[in-house]
This record gives sequence, C-alpha cells and structure tokens, in this order.
Amino acid sequence: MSATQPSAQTYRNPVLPGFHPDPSVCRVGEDYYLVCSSFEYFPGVPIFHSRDLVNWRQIGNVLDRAGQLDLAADADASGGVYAPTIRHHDGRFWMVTTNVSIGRHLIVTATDPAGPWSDPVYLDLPHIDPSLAWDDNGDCWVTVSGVESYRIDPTTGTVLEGPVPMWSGTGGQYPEAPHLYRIGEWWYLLVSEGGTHTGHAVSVARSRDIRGPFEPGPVNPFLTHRSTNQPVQATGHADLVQAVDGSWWMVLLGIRAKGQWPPYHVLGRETFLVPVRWVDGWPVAGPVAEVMTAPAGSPPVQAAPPDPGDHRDDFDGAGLAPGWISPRGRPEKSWSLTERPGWLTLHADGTTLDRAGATVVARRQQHHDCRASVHVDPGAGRAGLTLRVDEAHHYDLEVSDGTVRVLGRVGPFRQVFAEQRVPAGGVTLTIATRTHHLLPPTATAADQVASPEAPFGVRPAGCDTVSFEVQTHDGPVVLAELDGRYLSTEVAAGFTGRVFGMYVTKGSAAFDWFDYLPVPTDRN
Ligand code: 6LW
Repeated sequence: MSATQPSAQTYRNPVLPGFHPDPSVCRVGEDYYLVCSSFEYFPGVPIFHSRDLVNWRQIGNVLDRAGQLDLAADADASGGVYAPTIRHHDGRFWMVTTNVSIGRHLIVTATDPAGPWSDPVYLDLPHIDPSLAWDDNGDCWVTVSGVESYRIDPTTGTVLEGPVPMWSGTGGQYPEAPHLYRIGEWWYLLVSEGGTHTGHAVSVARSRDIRGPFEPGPVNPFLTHRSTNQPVQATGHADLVQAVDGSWWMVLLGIRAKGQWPPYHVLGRETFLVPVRWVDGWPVAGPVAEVMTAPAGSPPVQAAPPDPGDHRDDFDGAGLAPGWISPRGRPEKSWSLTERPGWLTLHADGTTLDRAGATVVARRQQHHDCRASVHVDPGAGRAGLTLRVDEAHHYDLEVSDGTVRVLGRVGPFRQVFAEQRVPAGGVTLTIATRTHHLLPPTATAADQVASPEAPFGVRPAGCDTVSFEVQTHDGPVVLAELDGRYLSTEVAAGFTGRVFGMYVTKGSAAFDWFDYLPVPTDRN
C-alpha cells in the first residue's frame, strides 16, 4: 500500500495487485464477485468478494479439487487455466474457462460462490477465453477468441449451433477476451486486441441480434495505453459491470513496469478498476491510473482501508488459506497441518525446484517493496524460501545440514551466491524486494557506483533488488543481494508473476509461520 492513502473520492489501483490477470466480474444484488486466471497453479481460479468494487477478499478457489483441474506435471509453465468468466444466471453462478494443458474449455456451477463448485462439464470447441451469455429465449451462448459464438447446452456441453462469426475488433493482433452483454435493446460485444503486452486495447461493437451483424463503436479502441507515458501499461482484457447505483465500471488487467530502459515488470499482470461513461450509447473509459477519482455520485467506491501491515499465517487453522498456491498441483501426501500442530509440514517428492512437481506452497508477491519471512525447521531435510517465476527462474534461500545458502537459477545458469553456517534447529529466513530509485538521466558512472541502490552486480537502472537475510543471535545478516530483473516477465516470459514459496526438496521440513509485509512506500 502507498504511504499516500486515498481520500473518500479516490481509490487506489490495482484493486488486486500482483499476479491476478484476466479479471471477470459479476454482481448479485449488492455483492460483487471476481475471478482471475491461475495457469499452472493449484488450486485454480481464485474467487473474490467485494461490496464496493475496490476492496476484495478471497473467498476460495473455484477449481479446488484434483478432479476439477488436471495440471499435468509436465505441462509448460504458463499452461493450465486461462481467462475465466464468471456470470450469475437462474439462481446459480457459472464459471467457464480453458485448461490449455488438456486443450478443453470447462464449465462449473455453484449456488454459493465460496463453493463447493460442481464437477466440470467439458466443451470441445477451439480457441481460448470463453464467455457465457443467455439470450431472451433463455438459450446459452459461449463466445470465444477469434471472435465467434456457439449456442450450447451448458449442462452437457453439447454444441447446438455455430460457429457464428461475431466481430474481430479493428484489425489488431489476437482478438480475444470477448464478452457479450444485453443492455437495453442492444447486444454489446467487448473485445480485447493488440496482444496482452503494451499494444493491448479494448474495443466495442453492438447489434440488435445476438447473431449479429455487429456495428463497431465510433471510437475504437475505446481504451488503450499503447504508445503513451502512462505508468500503467498493457491495459486490456476487460469485463463490464453495472454497480448497485446504476454506474458502470470495468475491471481489466494492466502492468506496472519499473526501471529506466527497458522497464521490467515483476508482479505479473494485475487487476485494475476504471469507471465507464456512456456517450451516445457507447462506453467511454480511461485512462487507468494508480490513484483514480471516482465519478461524483458513485457510492460503490470507498476508500481502501489502510493496509493492516501484518500478514502472518501461523498455520493454526484446520486448512490452508485460499491464497496459498502450489505449482502443478498439491498432492495430499505432500503437506500436513496436523503432523506437528501449528506448523505446516511439507514432504519432498524427490523433485528439485528446477523441475515441475516440487513441493512448494506459495503466495503471490503483491507489492514492489515487501518482505517475506519464514521460520523453518528443516530437520534432516533440505528446505527454504524461494522467490520464483517458474522452474527456470527462481532465487532460493535454503537450509540443509546446518548451512544456509543463497541460490539462483536463471535459464540454463545455476549458482550459489552465499553460504553461512547456522545452529541446528529452526531458522528464520527473509527475502525482501526493494524497487530502485531512478537516477536522473544525467547521472554519471560515479553517481551510480555511489548510489546505495547499487549493490554488487545490480544495475542501478534496473527494476529492483532482491535481498536474502538470515536471523542470527547477533541480529539479521544479509547474505546476498541480487538483481531482480532476472525474475521478471521480460526475462522469464509467460503469463504469471512472482510468488514467494515455502519448499522442501529433501526429506521433510516444518514451517512455524510465514510473514508477508508490504514496505510502506509510494512505489508499491
Ligand atoms: C488470455 C488472453 C490474454 O487468455 O492473455 O490478456 C491470455 N489477455 O485473453 C492469458 O492470460
């Protein structure tokens, strides 16, 4: 959270910081529900609740059973679950998404959005980004990237009609993220185009008939930050929602890159909120800023409360909180909260962090400047705290045989950066990230060397520094500081972002607690 707290008329973006891309939202009465992509992580499709569109609380994960989500252990990073859509229809919540690891769309339903959600109904249709809409006859339509629609029976997955070509945007790359809305006499079709990076854009068309033809809006794309100096970039993949008071809003993804040139983004794609106005029957929105002013008379938006500051999980509950995610799955035998009550015990399965399937329990990095700490008893095993993007891009603070080590894996390279002996038993480990202050373009090489932001091996104009600390009898000792660029999307590629993970790669280890603390700074 920023040191500058918003006033009642403003709210802070992103409303869901960190790796929360492809948001989809629906309203039921005074309650809003939002889902995001989860890719190779289990459980899949985090679901959030809000009463004001700004403050979101995770209430579960839609795909939280192995029977709903098959993430083959050898699937590529950034495979798995893409772009869900959530809708409420006929007294039920409906979620449709694509599991690209098995090449199928799936629909699940629930009466309580916190779960349980049903077993999946599979849809064997091409493309990605499925969205659901029901027409005036009560028929269900699924619209996919491309953009085309199919009339389906959503209870069986049977395709009844289609493909019906819709509208493919203004000619930008990858027409995707389509959503259809019945508003008045019109069917509005929202489409994103230009790819999910800095060319990203949102366009709109409308038709009186759900089968088209669709007439493009007068100004398309009606929201894009391409080729601008806006700090938030890559804005797109939007979903519309009407608030209780009648005002309109869009949730969408964006990125916040840091550093001089080129900038790097390390938190993945995040969820932003932007008000929407209607002008002559067409939506108008943007730009998307980190501090947004809510339009007058928009009661749904409240000021974000001050960040509670302390995000400790003591592992005292009966289950793991919904924000904990594990790459490629979380087998029952890999973890326990009861073997050592009040501790999370993890069991290695013979896999290292460099391969799919290692035992990792992680949470998203949600702030540019933050600290994650654990107290871990490695026993006779090998365990630690990792900051990872994927199996080929991670920094680890690891303890085994009475020695703490800082390790890094970036692409084909692997290195031990530091090691120090520690007494046997539990040890407290911390990984912290610190965004660089940018030096003015006129800075000399001497300024750069003198800059406290430039530890050994870190380029001052880069995005951030990752530091590794161990708690000793004499206080915290920083073992190493590494350049954060190598754990960015620009280096690692893919659709996710950084996560902090507790892990074990040999034997068993127990974690007493995990702390996540945003550092108060306006860089967050
Ligand atoms: C998603 C597509 C996109 O399916 O990225 O930004 C893809 N948009 O719509 C993966 O998140």
